[in-house]
Amino acid sequence: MAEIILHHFDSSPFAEKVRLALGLKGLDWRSVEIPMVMPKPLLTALTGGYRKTPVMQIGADIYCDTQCIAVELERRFPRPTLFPHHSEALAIALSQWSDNAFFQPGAGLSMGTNAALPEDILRDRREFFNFLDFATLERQLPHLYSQFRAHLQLVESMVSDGRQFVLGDVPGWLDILAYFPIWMCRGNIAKADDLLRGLSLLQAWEQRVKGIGHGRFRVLAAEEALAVARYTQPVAVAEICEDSWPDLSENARVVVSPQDYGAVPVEGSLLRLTHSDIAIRRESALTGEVVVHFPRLGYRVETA
Ligand SMILES: N[C@@H](CCC(=O)N[C@@H](CS)C(=O)NCC(=O)O)C(=O)O
Repeated sequence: MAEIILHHFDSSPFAEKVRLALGLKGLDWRSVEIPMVMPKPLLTALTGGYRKTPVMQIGADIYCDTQCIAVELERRFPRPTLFPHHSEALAIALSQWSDNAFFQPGAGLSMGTNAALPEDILRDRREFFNFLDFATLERQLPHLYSQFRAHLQLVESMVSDGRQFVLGDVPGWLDILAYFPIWMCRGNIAKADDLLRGLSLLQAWEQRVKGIGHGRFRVLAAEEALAVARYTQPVAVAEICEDSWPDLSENARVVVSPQDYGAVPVEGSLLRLTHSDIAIRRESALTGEVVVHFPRLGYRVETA
């Protein structure tokens, strides 16, 4: 099998989710560092325009969004599982909590209180994070602190009966979901120590999740990742489920875009449309033929 290539940057909280998943599974992977702001020409050549971080590449298959990446890692490398106690559906449902309700006040606090953020990143994220009102951000800070602190309390409660991990003795994707906004908080939010003070069970659990590590990785140049795509064939298999909306056939020209922020449309020829995933074929001189994968939940598919 082709190597796992993660396109990411160190300070990305969503990329930290995938680095921990790779660690939990004890995998070897290659690391391509991508720019923190647009333009990202060597990344968008692979994705067809999708700009968010992270993106996983295996050969000529390109996986966008941490939900899609987690499910694909589990499919290809089932043991140890990311979803103990049959928790895959529960974890995907709860990613709506962590990726939105928990992450968003944390992102607001990061933007509003991290004085070290360079101006080009602030400028980019003002456009990108459409769930934040930057004009009133200063005034919203007390509310954002209150919301983030209330989510931290939920995490403290999840482990308050003395369990090691959210579902019991073994870690999984649910732990990673609950952990990554806290990882972002530690790195970015002024008053992180105040927010976390007194949450002793959360802090002990946080150390256990951190201890999962990132697996073993070696750096790869972005140009080499493009060459891997060019010289490999995609492995994705066609599947259009009968009761899908919109009603489309294989090879239909479509555009796929996230329904939330960073909604850059990606155009291609439909290969997969199920209730859990979307995949489109694309071709370019830089990449050869690639298949770009997205989760179904949270993504819009329209005729091009
Ligand atoms: N739903 C996406 C969200 C990813 C996301 O918002 N990532 C942030 C970074 S942590 C991002 O893309 N920031 C802008 C950028 O990297 O250009 C996922 O789960 O992967």
